[in-house]
Amino acid sequence: MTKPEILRLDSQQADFSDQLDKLLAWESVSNKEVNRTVEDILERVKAEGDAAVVEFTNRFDRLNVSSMQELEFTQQDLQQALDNLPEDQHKALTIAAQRVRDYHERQKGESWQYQEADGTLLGQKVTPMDKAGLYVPGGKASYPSSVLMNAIPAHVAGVEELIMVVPTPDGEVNQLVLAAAALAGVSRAFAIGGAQAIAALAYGTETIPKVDKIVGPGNIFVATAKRAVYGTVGIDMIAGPSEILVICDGQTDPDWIAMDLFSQAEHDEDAQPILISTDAAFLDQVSASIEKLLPTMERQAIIGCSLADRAALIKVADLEEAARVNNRIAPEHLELSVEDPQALLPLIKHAGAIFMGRYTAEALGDYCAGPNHVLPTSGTARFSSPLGVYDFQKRSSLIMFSEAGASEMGKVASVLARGESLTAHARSAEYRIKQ
Ligand code: HSO
Ligand code: ZN
Repeated sequence: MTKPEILRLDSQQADFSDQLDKLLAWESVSNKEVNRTVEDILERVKAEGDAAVVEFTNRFDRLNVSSMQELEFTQQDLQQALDNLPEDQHKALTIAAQRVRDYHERQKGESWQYQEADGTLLGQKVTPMDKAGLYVPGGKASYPSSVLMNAIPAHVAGVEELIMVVPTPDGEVNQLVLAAAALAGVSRAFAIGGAQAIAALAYGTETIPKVDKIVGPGNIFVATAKRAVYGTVGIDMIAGPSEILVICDGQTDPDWIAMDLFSQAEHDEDAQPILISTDAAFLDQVSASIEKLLPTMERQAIIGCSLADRAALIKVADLEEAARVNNRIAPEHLELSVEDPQALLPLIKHAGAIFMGRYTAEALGDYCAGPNHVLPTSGTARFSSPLGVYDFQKRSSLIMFSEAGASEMGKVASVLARGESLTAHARSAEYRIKQ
């Protein structure tokens, strides 16, 4: 293959800011045809339940089943998949699951209450959702690591029923996905996918429970369906292509940096790998490493596209400027491949996950560091956070007035209510004022 031309930018260029905007521009496609197909599937599943799900599954996944029961994996299926894994995979998956669980245990929100001087009690009660749905894509994008990352936070939050759906085109079952489901505490699993699976989880069918929130990545049909059912159920996010931003002081092995960029580029032709350095010669060295290593990669076609279309090598004056550029990009993954990452950290405001120091390959975070690998993309790290236990918990406010407190606050509420001309509000509060 021909070597990809990678965009070079320099923060000293007069049009640097415009160039950066152009680099970051990303339109998630929305397609009228897809919208119509999805609407039709949603309506039919809502009206006909299992029968429609079975029909769509037979059609789209080329199966020939006659009932929903045939599409359910038993707990025994999941456990068997785990037991039958080769030893190294069993061990690695178990270690990863344990580390992800330990990390997420620390995210559990706790209920709290406090008392005021007159005995009035205020607080917040944290409760898990009852049921969550986890969508797992089929085929190449089917990642057992993502099963762990989506299911474990729900389990730690205390979600009682965790329903997993995963399509099995042509009947092909991914055993690692089932094994991960067993480890992560999935309650029920079904061999269904696409918009019909999202509809089944959102509306419920005779066999599939209606859930409170649907999480997990999927193709354009799944994303469109998730958007459409939002409101009937909660959803996590609509994720864009993966991104990695590396800030390097020029002292890390350029091969390591090239491979870190490849690691996210290999996900998707649209993935965005960016390197920022204070050292122009280092950018040349990484370019040379890319040229040398790319032909050795199994996914060189995908990586090549991502590098040619969406990558950039950016020269900046100093690390402070690198941090400022990072904050404009708000990347999904940020590697601080520098001597003193702790010193740079206070300047970093926006990033889904921050990987600190030369040894911290982003890939470790994808599998087994412990933090979640479901992260905000396309600049949404400016306002959102990694998937976590908090996504499966909600909060209720607690209010308990003492007699004295009700009397005091009754006067305040009365004045405000009358200001809004809401006299039932006012009188409800006034009844409780002590004469
Ligand atoms: N880097 C992906 C997650 C993943 N990587 C799964 C490997 N497997 C999320 O951005
Ligand atoms: Zn990855």
